[in-house]
Amino acid sequence: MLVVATAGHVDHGKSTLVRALTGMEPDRWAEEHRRGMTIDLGFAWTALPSGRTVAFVDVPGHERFVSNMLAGVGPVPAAVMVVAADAGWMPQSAEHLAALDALGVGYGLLVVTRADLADPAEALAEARAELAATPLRDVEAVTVSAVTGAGLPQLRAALDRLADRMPAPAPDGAVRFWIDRCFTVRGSGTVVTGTLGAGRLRVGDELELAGSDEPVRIRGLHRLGVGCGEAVPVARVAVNLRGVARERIGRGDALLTPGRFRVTDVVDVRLTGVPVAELPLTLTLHIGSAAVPVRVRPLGADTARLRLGRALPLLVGDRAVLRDPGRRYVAGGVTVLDVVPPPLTRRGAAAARAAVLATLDGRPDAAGELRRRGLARVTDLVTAGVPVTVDPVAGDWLADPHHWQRLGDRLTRAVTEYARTNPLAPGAPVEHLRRQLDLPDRALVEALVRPPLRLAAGRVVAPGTASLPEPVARAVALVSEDFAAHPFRAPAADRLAAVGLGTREIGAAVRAGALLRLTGNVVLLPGAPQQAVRVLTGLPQPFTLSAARQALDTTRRVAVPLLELLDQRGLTRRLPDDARVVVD
Ligand SMILES: Nc1nc2c(ncn2[C@@H]2O[C@H](COP(=O)(O)OP(=O)(O)OP(=O)(O)O)[C@@H](O)[C@H]2O)c(=O)[nH]1
Ligand SMILES: [Mg+2]
Repeated sequence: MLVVATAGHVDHGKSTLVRALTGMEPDRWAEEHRRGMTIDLGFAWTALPSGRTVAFVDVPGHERFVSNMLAGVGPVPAAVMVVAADAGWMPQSAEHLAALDALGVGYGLLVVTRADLADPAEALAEARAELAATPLRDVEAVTVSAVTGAGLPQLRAALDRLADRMPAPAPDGAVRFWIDRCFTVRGSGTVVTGTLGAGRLRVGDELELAGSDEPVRIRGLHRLGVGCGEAVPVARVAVNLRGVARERIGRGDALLTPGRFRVTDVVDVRLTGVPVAELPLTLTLHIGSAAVPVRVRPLGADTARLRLGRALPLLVGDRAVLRDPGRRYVAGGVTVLDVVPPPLTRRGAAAARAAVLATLDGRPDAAGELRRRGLARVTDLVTAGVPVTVDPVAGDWLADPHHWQRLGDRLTRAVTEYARTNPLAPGAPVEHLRRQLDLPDRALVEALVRPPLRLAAGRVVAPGTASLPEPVARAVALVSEDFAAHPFRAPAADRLAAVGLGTREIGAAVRAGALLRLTGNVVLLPGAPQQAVRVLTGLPQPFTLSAARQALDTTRRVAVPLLELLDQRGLTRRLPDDARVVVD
């Protein structure tokens, strides 16, 4: 099925043309007939000479109803640009063309109507010139009169040729069905209509209503008014839904393949048509059949962050229209670059983000996404519209190869460091390493373990970690418990003797990195110097030996050699008056 939207200035003959081609009435409302103008979207269809069907989404041309027009053209892949021979190019001709340009619509026809009223040559030339700067520049042009019927056979043939040129739809893709109409049918319940652009719908299928957690089920399907069990794209479809009340659903909502989309209310975008700096800060974003208020935060010459008043199921590469509802004009086009952009909290983050956005073009790129994020879940990319072609590193986690390499190096260092400071432990706990490396999932730590590291009982073990003889290890474990409450109180001689730590045992423990010797048999745990520096940093600088001793809750016997060790390691500096400062 070929689905085309009409476009063009008020009274230029769009609805008359659709009526002449289809024999159906696109203006559905009494008020439309009374006022002689289209207010809301109209739908009509007919068979083309080839036998295939063309369905029209007929839009209003009046400037007051541009948002209805945008809901009509948003989900439709092709357009018929209508210009009256006796009027020529007019403001809403321009505004509708700007909207089609912003949406990237490149398929369609130019139709000069009312050719019985004036020579169409001038209007045709004018319209051609306007289309030249847009993706519609090469469309076929046809001149018609809906009153005399002249040109209608040529128009039908041109519609057939347009259908031949349209790109093949993706029946196996994900469904994002933008609803353009919603009503109740007695005995059936809620019915919604829209243009199915990709994916298939089947009676009995479960779908997601964007932004709601409740599933909805397809109770019945109609394709151009005829019941069917399945609809494939591209098609005009009416869907009878189970599980959703009429009041809860309407134009601008979307039915989705479950799990394939995520709604977002912040997106980073590239703008066309107007410099970012000249945009008002609040505008309306039109995408699919939806229209939501957005706040614009400029991030670069042609890039910005949009905050949406309502979350929508957007994908990287989506095209949309920005419009100023107050001044009633299409302000520009939008290409979505990122649907889960990072927060801009740190200083300089906005400038850094602008630099990243300058490199993006809205074409989904899994390698690039991973380069920027380091790690991502498969579903994060798929629901952003980025197809995944690489294998996960663990579970459903994907990693940038360089980032993964660096994480592997950091893991080795963290395991070695843990073994040094915890020589009595059989290895570094996976959870400890997960926190050290700031990873979101323990499975990632486990996947990073490569020989010579190995995984054993929830810990990562490094080779050649010095091990102590069992009795010494036990004795060190006992004094370690003493240190828990008072990390800077070295065990007294009688305590050392009681647990069996003589000079030789202490030597072994020091060599294995299980204890730190200050002098003789004055020992602390290996992490004590770093821990001391953290305490001393909290003192007014410089500080005296006595202040340090008190702060560390210890004796001169420990404080004097400990501070000397800190001096040696360059962690503190001794001043001429014997006071010290922490070196930062
Ligand atoms: N003589 C002549 N009149 C036409 C032709 N096409 C449309 N008209 C007349 O032009 C007027 C406007 O036509 P519509 O079809 O309502 O125009 P429209 O573009 O749908 O207008 P909106 O929906 O309000 O934007 C009507 O009075 C039509 O009868 C034509 O080919 N020849
Ligand atoms: Mg009309």
